[in-house]
Amino acid sequence: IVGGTPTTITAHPWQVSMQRSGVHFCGGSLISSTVVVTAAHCLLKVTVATLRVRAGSTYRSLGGVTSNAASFKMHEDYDSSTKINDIGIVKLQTKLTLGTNIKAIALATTAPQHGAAASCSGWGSTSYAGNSYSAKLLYIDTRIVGRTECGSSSYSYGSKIKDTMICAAASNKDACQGDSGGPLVSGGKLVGIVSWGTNCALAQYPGVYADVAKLSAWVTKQL
Ligand code: 4AZ
Repeated sequence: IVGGTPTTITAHPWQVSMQRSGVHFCGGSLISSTVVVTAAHCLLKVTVATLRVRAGSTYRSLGGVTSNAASFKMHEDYDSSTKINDIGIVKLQTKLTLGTNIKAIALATTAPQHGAAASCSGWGSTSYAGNSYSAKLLYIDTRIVGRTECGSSSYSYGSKIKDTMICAAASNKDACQGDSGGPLVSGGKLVGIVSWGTNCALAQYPGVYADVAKLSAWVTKQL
């Protein structure tokens, strides 16, 4: 997260760190005690035996609880060149005990309005040039940029913004590398999944997210 504010897991209790051989590589969101929603592109190079999540911790690499993956699935129509349908799920081997620091979030089923307030959280890079992740959970307040606006001449993505994408922008604040798969929340619902962007926190290039409202039916079908 670039331009973020330190926060605690209590304020973002659905947030998890996805870890491969004990090392954070992406974010995710709990949608039940046993299911995490993340980005398809996060699952491209993982094996189930090395995949686990850390839940209930403000810190990337300590505390909370860890839970091993039982299985994972990427959206069948994820396309790594266009990044359409960038969503996947991870099922956990054992149920997490939900409580103050571990909670599920509901999936949005209707798209958020252009200009709506939203927040994004994660342990990713604090600058695009930087190559280290944040030890502590960070978040930003941002605003939804609707798909039409995001692909318009107001910004510089043009036709790269596809039907299953939504954007969010705030001055000098953005998701960045290592935040992928993590949550964009608006109105108490999961409206986006950190997917891609050109660099981080550039005014011409909003953060691009998988549009959960467009993909929620796929998720529900996998449960
Ligand atoms: C990445 O490389 C990445 N600014 C994620 C999000 C954004 C850019 C890059 C959005 O995982």
